[in-house]
Amino acid sequence: MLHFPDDTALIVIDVQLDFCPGGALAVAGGDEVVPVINRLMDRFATVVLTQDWHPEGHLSFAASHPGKAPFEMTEMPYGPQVLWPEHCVQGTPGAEFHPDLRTEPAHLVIRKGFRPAIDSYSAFFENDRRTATALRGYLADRGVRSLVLAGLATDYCVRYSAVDAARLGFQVTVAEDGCRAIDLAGSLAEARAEMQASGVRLAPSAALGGH
Ligand code: VGL
Ligand code: ZN
Repeated sequence: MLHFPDDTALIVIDVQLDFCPGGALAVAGGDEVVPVINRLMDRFATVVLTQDWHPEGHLSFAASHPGKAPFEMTEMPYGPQVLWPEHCVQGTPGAEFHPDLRTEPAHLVIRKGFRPAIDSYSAFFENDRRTATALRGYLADRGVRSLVLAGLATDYCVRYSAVDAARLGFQVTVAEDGCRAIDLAGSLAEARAEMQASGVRLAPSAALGGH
């Protein structure tokens, strides 16, 4: 199996039950990313998992805004925010990783979205684009310069993570067959365009490289 250089990390975004079929914010085919990601894991010297981890009553939930329905928009102090069905509530089964996702090769699990009033799509910054998760420091301390991203959902957490990573100076590739999208009002096409404009490479996992 081809191994990636030691300065390349695999970042696995939010492969949790609520984003898989049957979950509270199910992404079509969400569970199909699991075997793709499991196969990739052994090829990296650094593997990080992220976990969407909201307190009950999180302000990104439509239920926290009387009169609002899931998938409507609202304004937060940091800008427009999609209102989601309640999902990935701390300690609930839906917040668990998919049971078939290999977690033992992971070196770090980074939780995000736990501040009640601010959503966090990106693995690096919350949605104010300022509050850091500390993933950048972890990767810097390990000498990581290059990232491969996969997980859920392509057009939200993967997209924001990829664009932030590119902005921080990492070389970023998204393994597209290791991702699935929510695709709300054209958000997948918008996400692909924004990632490409940010210098993120989109590639099938079979074409990622390694040596
Ligand atoms: C996500 C919406 C809300 C994601 C997380 O993981 O893409 N999307 N919370
Ligand atoms: Zn969330």
